[in-house]
Amino acid sequence: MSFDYFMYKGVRFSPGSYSEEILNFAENEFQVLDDDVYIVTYPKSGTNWMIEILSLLKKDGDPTWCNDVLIWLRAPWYETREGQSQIKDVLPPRVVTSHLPFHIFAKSFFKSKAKIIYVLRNPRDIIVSLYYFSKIICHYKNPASFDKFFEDFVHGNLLYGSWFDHVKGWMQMKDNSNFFYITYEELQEDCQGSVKKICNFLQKDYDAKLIESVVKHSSFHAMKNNKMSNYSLATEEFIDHSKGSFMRKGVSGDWKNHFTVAQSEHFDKVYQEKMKDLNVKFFWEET
Ligand code: PPS
Repeated sequence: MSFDYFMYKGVRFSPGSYSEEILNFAENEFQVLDDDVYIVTYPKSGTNWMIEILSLLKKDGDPTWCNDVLIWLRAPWYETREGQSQIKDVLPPRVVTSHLPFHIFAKSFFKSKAKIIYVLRNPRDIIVSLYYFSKIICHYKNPASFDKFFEDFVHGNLLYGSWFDHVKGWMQMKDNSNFFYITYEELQEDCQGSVKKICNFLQKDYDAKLIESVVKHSSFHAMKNNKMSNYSLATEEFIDHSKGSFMRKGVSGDWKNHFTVAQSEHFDKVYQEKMKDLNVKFFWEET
């Protein structure tokens, strides 16, 4: 299938799930509800992991809903063609997902009491994860090579725009009480502690049994074996299952197996330059 990406407010989108009209609706007309919780991410940051965690919390740790209902129906991407139709069937309190950068996000959010959980991941691992994902998802262009893909990421020429802009845009919200951010790496390092932090942010009571159940049923192993969460039921129109799996490796640091020494040094320089004014040290910088 041959197609071109299009630009909306300086950001690239694929015509597979988006159009100018759909994005305009998402930005200007979509009605955020006060009890909505939004999972916002740059792609491949741990979006679906967070959907599973919030789904389990919503059902007090009972995995039945996760085992019975497709993950993208539990927390639709409100800015996509499919998501805008799926979300009509979701009863409040809703969990809603988005990859949108800050400047295109639903205007009505900023007048609401809704909450955002922003999940981040080491951008080096995002490059690797997104590279493989781009080969299996039909709405993305097939990468010409890892080197070219790396350069496109560094220059912000991929879908949803520059990772650096996405993070800097959303981190403007970091001191707001309705905004919480967490990294993929923290979830891996201490999932129990991370789920407790999420409960505190959502003002949800918890006990050891609830936390244990959420951690167990949202693990990489559990999600990989759950056909409602592992994308094996996504249609061939969306994913070419012969080329790979959505639940690929689920590890941190795989970039070390892919970057050359020159790429690693180049990325460090770009990262330092682009992130120097943010004044936030993320978990992957501390280890
Ligand atoms: S997407 O397409 O943007 O919504 O993808 P997203 O869900 O953000 O990220 C997919 C990557 O997250 C990994 N993953 C997990 N890792 C650890 N634990 C759990 N439970 C989990 N669920 C998904 C998934 O394997 C992708 O990472 P890679 O590195 O490609 O394996």
